[in-house]
Amino acid sequence: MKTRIAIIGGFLGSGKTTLITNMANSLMKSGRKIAIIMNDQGTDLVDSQYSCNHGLDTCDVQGGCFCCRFPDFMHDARGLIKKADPDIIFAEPVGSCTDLLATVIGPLKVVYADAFTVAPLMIVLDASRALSEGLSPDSLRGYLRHHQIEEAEYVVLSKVDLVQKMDIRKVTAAIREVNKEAKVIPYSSVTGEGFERVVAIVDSKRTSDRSPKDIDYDTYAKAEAELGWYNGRVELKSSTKFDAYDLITRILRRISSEFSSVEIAHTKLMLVSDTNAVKMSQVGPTISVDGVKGSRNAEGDVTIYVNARIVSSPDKLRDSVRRAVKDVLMDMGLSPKVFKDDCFSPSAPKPYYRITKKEEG
Ligand SMILES: Nc1nc2c(ncn2[C@@H]2O[C@H](COP(=O)(O)OP(=O)(O)OP(=O)(O)O)[C@@H](O)[C@H]2O)c(=O)[nH]1
Ligand SMILES: [Mg+2]
Repeated sequence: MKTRIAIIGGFLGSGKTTLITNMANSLMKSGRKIAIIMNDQGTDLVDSQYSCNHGLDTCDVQGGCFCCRFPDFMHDARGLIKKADPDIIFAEPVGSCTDLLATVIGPLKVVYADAFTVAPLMIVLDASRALSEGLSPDSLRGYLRHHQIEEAEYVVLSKVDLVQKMDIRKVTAAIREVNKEAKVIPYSSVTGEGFERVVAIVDSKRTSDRSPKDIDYDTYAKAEAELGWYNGRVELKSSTKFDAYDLITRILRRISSEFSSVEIAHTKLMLVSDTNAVKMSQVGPTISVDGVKGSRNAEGDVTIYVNARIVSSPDKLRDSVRRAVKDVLMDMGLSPKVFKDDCFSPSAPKPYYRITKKEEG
C-alpha cells in the first residue's frame, strides 16, 4: 500500500511544528500510524527535539532543504516506512523554502508514484504577522511568503486567536488576491478553531493537483541569504532546581534587544532536563511557551537547543546569541560543560529535481 505524505509548509515561525504535532497526536488517538520528517539547514534542531519529546516517530533531514537533499528525504521516508509502516508521514520543510510543488511534490508524484500519495500542499500563514507586515512581494522576505501563498492548495491561517474577526476577513481577502483557488482555513492552536477541518483534509484521500508557479531563483536565493541562521547546543549539570521558563525568557529578551522585531523571523529554544522539557519561541515581538513535559523547574543533566533565524549577518548573530546565552547562564549560576554552535547564511537553493506539470503529463 502507498504511504500518504502531507507537506506542511509556510514561513518561519508560522506554526507548522505546533500544527503537525497536534495533528499527529489527534490522528494517533483515532488509530492512525503517524511519522514525521523535519528539515533544517543546520543540526541540533529544536523541532525534532520537540516532536520526539511528544513521543512521535521523528527523523530529520539536516544541512539543507528537502528540495536540495531530496535523496536524504526519501531515505528517511523509506526508513520510517520500514520501521513503523505509518499511514501518514508529515513533512515540515524549512520555513524559508518555497517552490515545493515543483521540487518536492512533483518528484513524489512522478518519480516515486509507486510508493507515495501526496496530500494537497498546505501553507501555514501567521495571521498576526500577515496583518502587520502585509503580503506584498516587494521585500525579499515578502517575495518568499508571497510565493508560498501563490502555490498553496490550502492556506492554514494560523494564530487567529491573536487578531480581531474583521482582521481575519481582511487577511483572507488579501490571500485571495494572491491565489484565488486556495481554500483558506482560519485556525488557532490555542482555541482549536479550524483544527478538525485541517485534520479532515490530511486524513482524506484528496491529493495534490496544483501546477507549480513561476519563480525567480536569484531573488529566492537573495531572500534566504538575508537571514542569519544560528543553531547551538549547550549541555550542563545542575544539582539544584532552576526555573527553565525564566532562563529561556531572559535569553530570548537579551537576543531580541539587539534586533528589531521585524528582523526576528523565529528564535526558538528547547530545554530538556532530567525532570522537564520546555520549548519557547519568539516570532516578531511575541514570546510564547510550549511546555512539553513536567513543571517549569529543571534539574540534573540539562541540554538546551538554541535555533535563531534573524535578518542579520552570521557574525553579528553568532556574537549576539553566544553572549546572551553565556551571560544569562552565568547570572543564574550555571556553567556549560559543552557549548557547540554554528552560524551561517543559507546558500542558494539548488533543487535535486524540478518537475513542472508539463513533465508530469
Ligand atoms: N497564539 C498562537 N500561537 C501559535 C499558534 N500556532 C503556533 N503558535 C506559536 O508560534 C510559535 C512558533 O510555532 P512553531 O510551530 O514552532 O512554528 P514553525 O512554523 O514550525 O517555525 P519554524 O520551524 O521555525 O519555521 C510557537 O511558540 C507556537 O506556540 C496559534 O494558532 N496561536
Ligand atoms: Mg518548525
